[in-house]
Amino acid sequence: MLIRVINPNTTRSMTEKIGISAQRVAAPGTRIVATNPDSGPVSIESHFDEAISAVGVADEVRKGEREGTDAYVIACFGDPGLLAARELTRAPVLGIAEAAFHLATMISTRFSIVTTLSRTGIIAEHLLQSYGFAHHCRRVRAAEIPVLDLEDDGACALNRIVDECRRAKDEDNIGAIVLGCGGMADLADEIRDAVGLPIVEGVTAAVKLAETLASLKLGTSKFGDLAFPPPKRFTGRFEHLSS
Ligand code: 5HY
Repeated sequence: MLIRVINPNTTRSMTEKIGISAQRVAAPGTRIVATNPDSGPVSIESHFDEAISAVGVADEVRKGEREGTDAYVIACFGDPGLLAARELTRAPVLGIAEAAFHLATMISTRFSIVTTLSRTGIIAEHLLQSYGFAHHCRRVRAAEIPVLDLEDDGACALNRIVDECRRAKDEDNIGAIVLGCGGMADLADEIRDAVGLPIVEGVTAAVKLAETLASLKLGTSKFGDLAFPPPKRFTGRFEHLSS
């Protein structure tokens, strides 16, 4: 099985880290290809970053379709371009936020999210609403760390995330915590050991759900709103998307 794990930002070191975490939990016989768009934001920390990164995600899915990909994972906690990506393929496409929410509600009745910046917390809140998980989530918390601090060992991002997780454990009356950034893919075990609460990490959650869907031959439905986009001409810098 071939799973394309797409990091929607363009920071290669974060893509490699996400790829290692994904391959570590993948079943024998599952090959992970971790990619990021050539063009776009080095980190996604705003609605604007999200909007631009969604085009990059679409380009990566189009490349994946030429390589016989069996499933896709969008490894950014805003699930940027998820529905557009599903329109472009019959394969299952998992967003790490959606995947994490599903698993968190299977192991706890209430969870909190710990993300990077409070300004992107609203994006997680919008997803909780649109996916129907808002009543399961107690709080969307932020460690107030820029996303790229996760690439800088000296930035003590881990300590700030652990501190915020401990506050969630003490104050939110929850049974689990969802990590709110693809760049935290390699931190789940350390945080779990430090906080002592189930930690749901989206990249690994999405890889296992992608394997499950693909092995059950459950792909993206082409009936209704996720049917392939109607062929049309695109102009200017998007001319290459014409069909
Ligand atoms: C992410 N940004 O998962 C989001 C996290 C966030 O570049 N990868 C990013 O802060 O919203």
